[in-house]
Amino acid sequence: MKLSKKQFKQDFEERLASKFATNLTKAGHQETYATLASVVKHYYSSIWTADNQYRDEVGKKQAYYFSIEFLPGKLLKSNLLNLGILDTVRDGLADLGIDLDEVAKVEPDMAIGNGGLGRLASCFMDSLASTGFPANGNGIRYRYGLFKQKIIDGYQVELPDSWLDNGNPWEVRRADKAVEINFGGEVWLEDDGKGKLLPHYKNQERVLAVPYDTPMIGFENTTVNNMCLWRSEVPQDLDLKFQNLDYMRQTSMLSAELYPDDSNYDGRLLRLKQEYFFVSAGLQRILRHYKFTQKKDIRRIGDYIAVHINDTHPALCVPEFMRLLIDEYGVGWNRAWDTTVKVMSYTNHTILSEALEKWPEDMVKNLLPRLYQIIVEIDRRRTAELLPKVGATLVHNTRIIKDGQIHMANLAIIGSHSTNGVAKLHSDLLKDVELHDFYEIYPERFNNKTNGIADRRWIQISNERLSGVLDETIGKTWRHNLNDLSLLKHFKDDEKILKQLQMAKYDNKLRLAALIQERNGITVNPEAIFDVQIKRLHAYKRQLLNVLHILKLYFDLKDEPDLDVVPRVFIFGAKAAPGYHYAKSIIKCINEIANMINNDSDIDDKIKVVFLENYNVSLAEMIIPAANVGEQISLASKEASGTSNMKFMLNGALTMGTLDGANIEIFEAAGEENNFVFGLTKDEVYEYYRNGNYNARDIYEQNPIVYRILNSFIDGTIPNIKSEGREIFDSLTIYNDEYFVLRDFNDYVRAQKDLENLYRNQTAWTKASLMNIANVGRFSSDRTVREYADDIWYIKAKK
Ligand code: CRA
Repeated sequence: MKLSKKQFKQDFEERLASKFATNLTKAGHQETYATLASVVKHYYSSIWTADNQYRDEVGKKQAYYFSIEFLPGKLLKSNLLNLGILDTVRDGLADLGIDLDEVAKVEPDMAIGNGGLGRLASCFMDSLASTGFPANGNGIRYRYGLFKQKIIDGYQVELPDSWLDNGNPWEVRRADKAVEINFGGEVWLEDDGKGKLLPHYKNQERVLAVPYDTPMIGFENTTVNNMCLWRSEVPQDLDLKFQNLDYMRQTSMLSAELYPDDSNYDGRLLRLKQEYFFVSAGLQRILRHYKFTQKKDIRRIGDYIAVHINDTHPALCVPEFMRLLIDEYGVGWNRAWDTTVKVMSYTNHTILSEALEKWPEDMVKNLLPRLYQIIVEIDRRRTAELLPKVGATLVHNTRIIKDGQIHMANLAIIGSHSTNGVAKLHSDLLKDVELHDFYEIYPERFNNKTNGIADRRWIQISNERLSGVLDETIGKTWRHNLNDLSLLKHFKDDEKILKQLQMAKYDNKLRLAALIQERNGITVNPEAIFDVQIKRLHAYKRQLLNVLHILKLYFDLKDEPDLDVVPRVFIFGAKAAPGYHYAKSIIKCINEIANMINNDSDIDDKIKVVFLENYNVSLAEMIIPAANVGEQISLASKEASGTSNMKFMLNGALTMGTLDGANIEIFEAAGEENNFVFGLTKDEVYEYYRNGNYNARDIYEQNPIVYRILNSFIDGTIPNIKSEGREIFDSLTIYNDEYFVLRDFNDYVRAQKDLENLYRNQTAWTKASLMNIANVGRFSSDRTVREYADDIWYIKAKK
């Protein structure tokens, strides 16, 4: 949009006066932020209205991305950037004596997601709008987002994330569009006199779902999509005589809290309620909107909408859409089923078995009696149809209802036309191993969509320093098309440009060093290698392998204080699920090891270990631009894709990684020679599984370095970790090291040595860094969403 600085300043001052009855000299940070947001909202609302109007008139097919998590982070700068007014606003504010970066700090991170899955959903939201696709989000407006992490005495302590306390200026409450959700009670079918069976209900619990819409603004275009988040409320006409306080509490609890775990499925009733809540609300709104705006035959709705099931949490979309079509809109079973399969598509995000949702049949039957009937019928019809075609074994292995449980992935695959994994290796594993039986029956449904990242946030907003160097070197087209970063290859031997890249990195490191000083009171050397591992804490991600390597370096230096090492700062950021004891023990150990090493005068600044508390999107935006190395060291086959690996690459960090998830594609694109590859391959891992011949204890006993390192966890060398140290020691030596940490240790040390050697040659290092940046284009989520749009949703971008 067009905006002059003069106009902006005038708008800002007027709004400050009208909103808060104050002026520039008296306004506080909160007031400044709220005023700015309000002005920005005014700027985009006409574009938003116009785009909605256009959609209703043109009636093009739209996609709806159903996700139980979104992780947008802050929206202010991203909205300014996408509207094309970031510089104007920054300058205008500066004229008024206000620093935009300070104002931006006031906005709380919108953290209604755990990690990769939620962040991916938000990258998609940005990319869908920025590439002009009509595609909207659907989720839950949690009152409390992901917990805030405090480190006290080395331990993780969880505090509530009460992010809505000062209001949320971006959202619009649409009370007129509220819908009702029903739980429990009894249901029976009665003939309507015309030969049709209609459901009748008794004693149902009613909950009101109120939508809050947040605009997803496209980058310098006219598309504004909608992220719709639902809040649960007590229906106003509820007869309180018949309801008790417990019910009232339960109702508002529905959208109260995000489940703080993404790797473990927790079979609690509240979670199932949440899943049905946002699924039913979202589908009801879509159907009503379709009826209202299109006035076409409901049976043609498959030509106008696509619904995406992001992991299995929204898998109830399948039976709920059936229910709505059949019970509410009078469509017959067969037509409803064909439409459902055509409309739905599903992404699998993990093969970890503990994360695969299965709900006890009784639970579903009691909570959602009508949906249960429909699921039983889907399962029955499918079994009858497929038995003669594919045989009993395949049918049994792929049934939705099995062993008294409803298998949500099976429901999603069967009720949709597309199942995709999130990186090549992961999609292959789905086809060849994890979902092989489904692949036999429905080969045409399986496909890969390698994840991507919203590059605007992860470089233009978070790394202005590097963005500036790129603009000067290759022009600005990369800001619209990330593939144009490949122009950088022409400069790989240009010493001047390499120097500029180094200087940009150095400035970002200074900025992070200041933050570390402020938050952790640790002084770090900006010349040192900044070696970063930031992600959720999970055994399969192997933060422990990183820790063992740090201990090796530490003991090497204790033995030989004059050893010639390149100074390193090891930086961690990680939240552990509150109930995940082992992960919390690792956090405690990292912090105690940090204390031990950082305060050892023999070590000086050769090694520093920093654990930054409360890792979130905003912190990632500070850390990644400053990283020299990104640690992507999961056991091969376990990390479905990973996306921080792409953010590091974009910011010129080199990857230290295993052949897992999207790392493989990163190495392919940037060259293995420009990164550090180590560890077992997926085939080697599966070979161990087949033979059952991994013996971690042998490695402990036979490798003196490993022996010494592991003993330090239990012999008092690392202080204050009595039970935590023992827990980790036992997991490796007695419980046979589930994620092959010890097996990969030697090769990891080798790769780390290679890394150190390359860093000694700053020119060679920076060249490798440049090659990573130059080849990152394909990891833009603009590319990913185009593939979803073309191959799965069949939607077209606005020209
Ligand atoms: N935990 C995977 O583990 C992947 C993201 C997004 C995850 C990551 O490797 O990058 O999804 N899986 O595709 C998941 O949430 C329920 O499964 C993740 O974030």
